[in-house]
Amino acid sequence: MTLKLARSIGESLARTRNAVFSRVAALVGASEVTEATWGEIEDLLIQADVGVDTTLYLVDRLRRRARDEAMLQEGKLRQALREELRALLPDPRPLHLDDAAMSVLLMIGVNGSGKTTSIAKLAHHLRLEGRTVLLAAGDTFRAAASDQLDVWAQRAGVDIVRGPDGGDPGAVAFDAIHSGLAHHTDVVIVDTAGRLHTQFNLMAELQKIHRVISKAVDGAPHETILVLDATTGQNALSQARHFQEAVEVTGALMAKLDSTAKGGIVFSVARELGLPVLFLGTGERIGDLVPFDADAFVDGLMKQDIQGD
Ligand SMILES: Nc1nc2c(ncn2[C@@H]2O[C@H](COP(=O)(O)OP(=O)(O)OP(=O)(O)O)[C@@H](O)[C@H]2O)c(=O)[nH]1
Ligand SMILES: [Mg+2]
Repeated sequence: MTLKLARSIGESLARTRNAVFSRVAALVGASEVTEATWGEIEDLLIQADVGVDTTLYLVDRLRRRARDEAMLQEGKLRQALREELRALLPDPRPLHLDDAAMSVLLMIGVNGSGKTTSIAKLAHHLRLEGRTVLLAAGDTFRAAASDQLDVWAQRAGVDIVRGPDGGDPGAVAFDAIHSGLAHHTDVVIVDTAGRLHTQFNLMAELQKIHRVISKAVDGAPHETILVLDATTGQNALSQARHFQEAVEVTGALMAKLDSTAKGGIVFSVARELGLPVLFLGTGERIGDLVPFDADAFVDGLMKQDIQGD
């Protein structure tokens, strides 16, 4: 079905690859790498939102390796770049789901980051794995947010629990969890309203939703997933820090990787926040979600082909 149409990690990285990594690869692949070349490489990586700290660390590692003359032959420095990029990323881990009992996933993030769409994709993904899924329309703040989730729930073929507009999102999460328990649902995914760290009441509300979920089921939420919009680059990092201060964030989902040349943000999130990247959003369709794969990610940035994807 949608699987064969889904965009792969490599395809979704086309913009980042073409704008930055293919140029970095060409620079390190040259027979001579000068001081000016290293400066150019730094600029490109920063442009791709790899982040200043991570860029300086990476270039320093590469420069050490390039001191060995033999590295400049036969594209060995290119291979070294690939290895150093891969070393920045932790080995991917699967979602923490309780196979013996119901699991609850809480999805959080700023306005428009891609939470609702990603929830639908995640529901679809989990269904393809043979799990039953129930959605909780916990965004009672924005008018029509529940309707939006409802449309996605139908596309994903899963049920949804809604509350009144303007109602208590904690109560919606609670109702969904109890409905899920009654129906032996495998996974309940809770949507939340978009919020900024400056909105004190909304951040406090998020802490309350988290508390309600943790009291309702042992070990819940099994994951609190921060949905980050990859197109916002380094802003995503400061957003993540604020959310991490409010609740225990267990992983990140990088949405809209296909729409940006700033895919280097994934390295910053992994290295500077120490946050596992669980999934990548690779498009607007329900199948456009891939579990994060560090090897495929680096291969997608480094692969050489004429079409660019
Ligand atoms: N290209 C692309 N677009 C995406 C992706 N994920 C989400 N979007 C788009 O991003 C926009 C916002 O998505 P939503 O899912 O509504 O975001 P949200 O975080 O729920 O927004 P609020 O509820 O308003 O905070 C929509 O136009 C989506 O189609 C992705 O992986 N790729
Ligand atoms: Mg939403």
